[in-house]
Amino acid sequence: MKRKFLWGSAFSGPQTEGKGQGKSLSTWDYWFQKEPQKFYHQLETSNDFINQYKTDIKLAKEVNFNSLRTSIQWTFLMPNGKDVNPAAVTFYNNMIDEMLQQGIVPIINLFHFDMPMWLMDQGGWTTKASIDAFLHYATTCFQLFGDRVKTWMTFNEPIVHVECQYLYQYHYPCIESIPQALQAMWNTIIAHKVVVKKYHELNLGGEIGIILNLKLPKPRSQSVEDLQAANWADIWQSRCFLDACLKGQFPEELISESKKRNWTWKTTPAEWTLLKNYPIDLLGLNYYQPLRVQAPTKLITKDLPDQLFYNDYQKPGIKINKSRGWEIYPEGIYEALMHIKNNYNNIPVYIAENGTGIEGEEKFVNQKTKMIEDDYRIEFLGDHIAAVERAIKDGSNCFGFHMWTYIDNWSWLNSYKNRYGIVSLNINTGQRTLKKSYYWLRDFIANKEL
Ligand code: BGP
Repeated sequence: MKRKFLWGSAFSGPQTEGKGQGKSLSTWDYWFQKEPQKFYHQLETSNDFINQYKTDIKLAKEVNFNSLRTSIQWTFLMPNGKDVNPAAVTFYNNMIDEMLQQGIVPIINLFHFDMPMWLMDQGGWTTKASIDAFLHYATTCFQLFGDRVKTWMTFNEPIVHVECQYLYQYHYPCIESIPQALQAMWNTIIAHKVVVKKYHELNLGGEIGIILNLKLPKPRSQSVEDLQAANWADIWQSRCFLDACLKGQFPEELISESKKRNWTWKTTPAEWTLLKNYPIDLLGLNYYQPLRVQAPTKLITKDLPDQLFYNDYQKPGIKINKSRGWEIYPEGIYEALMHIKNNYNNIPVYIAENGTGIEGEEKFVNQKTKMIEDDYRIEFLGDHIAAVERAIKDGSNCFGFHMWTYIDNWSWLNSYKNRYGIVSLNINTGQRTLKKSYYWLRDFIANKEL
């Protein structure tokens, strides 16, 4: 199938919408109410996309985007998990229709870290109830919007909710437990599978995939220990979800290591059959930085390694975005795309997120024009797009580039600290102002054939 190259941006419901009428609490809303001091300057989502969607979609159109990806908020569409909220149906219908009217292809993702609190109370992704609940929610979305939305994604970066909820304390409920992380991962994979199966059965004439973050591990050295660490990082960070979604497999090494360490999680024979089947139609890849690793420097305890069989490693002399602490390494996007080409049957793939979040952008305002002159973002995007172009020339089936994200938005615990946009958001007035990178990208897309 010949695809039109997608230019666009990703964003998500919880990071942009604001408070929809009738919405119930997600883990993020609940956590913010309970411990607001955890969030940078105690700032809540204030993009107000629910009311500003027409303006924001127009801004996308005018920068020459032809597609946008956002997520439906489960807690807005189905506040109690059973019944549909008419206010949310109206909003999402309006948003989708507006995109289509303005010539923007909508890509809709179903879960972007926003677990409903009613389901979290039952155990979130660690309970089997989450699989049925997610299937019910997804089926409702397909029935309501599937006549117009032809590209669906089940999850955004599922390894993130697994790790951040059950290992590293970045997402509520901040539990530290390898077995629970493994259970959440397994249930997420099965939830993904039943939804892919359902979507294909409904025969709505579209396609369905998943968005995975791909950080290919780079060992500190070629020592056996560092190479082993890189292998474990690869298993945990990439293969668990990539192999499940594309090859119908779950890494054997993780299964046998878990047996040795008595890390158990519940599976059923029917789930193993699901795992082996229902591959995705397309893949979204998020890329921000590579993963430099070294052999664990701390002892791995019985049930909680400091990191799972590897530690992060910061190579001296690398280029870093100091606001976020993330390495800048454009070649990694080329490597990620070639990895998919060479090891995953060159499935159609698009870059679903790439960008750079910078703190204190007011420093870069030109006092005469009042414009933020974000040359660092122009350089960042330019270098990464060039690497994508090279991957395409070398045979990658990459069919799009979505930046994260075109309008500054709310960033989880970092709230509005780091700004990613080519459009600046004034969080007090809601005013949107174009940055220098907006004009650059508009002209760049206009003159680019991919
Ligand atoms: C990705 C998430 C996005 C976004 C982005 C930037 O992992 O899918 O939701 O948040 O990272 O990260 P942050 O907002 O933490 O700076």
